[in-house]
Amino acid sequence: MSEVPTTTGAAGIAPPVALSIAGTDSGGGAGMTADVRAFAACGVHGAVAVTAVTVQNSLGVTDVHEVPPDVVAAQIRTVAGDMGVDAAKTGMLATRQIIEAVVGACDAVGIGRRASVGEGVPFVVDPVAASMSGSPLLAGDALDAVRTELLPRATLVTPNLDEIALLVDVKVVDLASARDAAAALHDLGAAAVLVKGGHLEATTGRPQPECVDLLSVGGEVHEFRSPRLDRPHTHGGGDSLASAITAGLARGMSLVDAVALGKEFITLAVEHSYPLGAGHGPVRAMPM
Ligand code: PXL
Repeated sequence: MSEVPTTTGAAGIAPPVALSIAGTDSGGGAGMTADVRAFAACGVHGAVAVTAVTVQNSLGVTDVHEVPPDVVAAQIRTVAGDMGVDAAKTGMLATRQIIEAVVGACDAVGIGRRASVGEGVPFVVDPVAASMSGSPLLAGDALDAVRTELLPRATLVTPNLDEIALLVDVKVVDLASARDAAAALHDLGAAAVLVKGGHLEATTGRPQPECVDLLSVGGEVHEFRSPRLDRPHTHGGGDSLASAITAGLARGMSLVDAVALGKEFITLAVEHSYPLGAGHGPVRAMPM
């Protein structure tokens, strides 16, 4: 996007800081590994609060080890207290206890919205529930904490169609039902909702020439369209989109501009995705 400044900063001038609160992927495709690549490609410094270690390659997840909740919280406080955080995002949060620890630490350092204090540091919630191959990345009893703890603090929530079905029990089949889903997520407290339409072809069985994402914010709905690219290697795509949006917010963009940056970033990343291993390869973070 031509109006986006180059990522090459002057020597000695620090870029903005974005914080990824997410799980690792030993195969380097998804999770915080994808987040930090997207942050770097979008010109921001990536800090991390690791929530879980996944044992994973291109074929799937074979094991998950959660990080103790107090250690997750300490990572957030330690980073924020030193270098400051210009925007944060959540990915895999694994358990209700980790969500509660994340929320406590974010409140303490001013990340996210709170009724009593108002807007804080922009907070993007990507409500990751499962891996591409279907492995659960969030405990069943943690969904309620996503609804009641995370969404009311979210500057933006970025669910895919499966996550929408889990969170608000709306089946998205077209733009009208996408608006209904956004309204239901606003009702749970999210300030803005990005309904990602990428899985519409798979869920409805209807061919989709375009991939349409719908942003609902401030009573307005914005559509972001891109040609639908049929690529097998899209591992980490959702994480990368939410991270590019977070990077845009860290750079001080408006939400609409940050989502436009994210959409351009993910379209290029899918176009240039690459095979790796015997399963699904990752999207490629291209400099913006
Ligand atoms: O893409 C969702 C995701 C998020 N975080 C981690 C993952 C995955 C998908 O596999 O492994 C750690």
